[in-house]
Amino acid sequence: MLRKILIEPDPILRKKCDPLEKVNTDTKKLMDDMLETMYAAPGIGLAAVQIGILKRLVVIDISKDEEKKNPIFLINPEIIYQSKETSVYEEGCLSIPGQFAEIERPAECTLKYIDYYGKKKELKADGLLATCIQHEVDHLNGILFIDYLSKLKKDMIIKKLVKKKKEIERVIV
Ligand code: K1U
Ligand code: ZN
Repeated sequence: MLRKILIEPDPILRKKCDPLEKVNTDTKKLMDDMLETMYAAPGIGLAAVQIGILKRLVVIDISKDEEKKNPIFLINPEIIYQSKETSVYEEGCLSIPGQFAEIERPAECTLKYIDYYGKKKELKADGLLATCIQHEVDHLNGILFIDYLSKLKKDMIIKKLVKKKKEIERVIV
């Protein structure tokens, strides 16, 4: 089932998410919905908070269109290592549509998490995957990529999003 993605500014996107206590069929159904919603958007990552669910759940798939799908399900992800070396990627966000910015983050990271089947796992990542993981873990802590920009740039982006939201409301009402 496709879920509605929340758009900034929305106070829910700024909340810190709670760990998931137990992996059960409801969790799997929710993560399946998240993956479907992410593919439809389209995007390469989605955190549960972006569909209004304040749990530490993330789905990611950075495979290219012509490649086989390679979904990664992360439950209670915890970054246990970040390299000193950094890299810069142009980031987007499904909760900040149409806005992109170059963001500098640690180039490599290591992650502890629970997988789709409830098993404890570890993952070492670099490149786009490392960037995407850090972007998604930020979501779980109420942080958006625009928080790394100057106040001026961030305010400009929020202003545009507010204007767009008002235009949509005007068309719907
Ligand atoms: O968390 C999100 O909002 C998803 C976001 C993830 C992300 C993108 C780029 C760098 C870091 C994290 C997106 O997926 S934005 C859309 C996007 O990047 C994309 C869309 C279609 C094809 C390829 C990429
Ligand atoms: Zn995002």
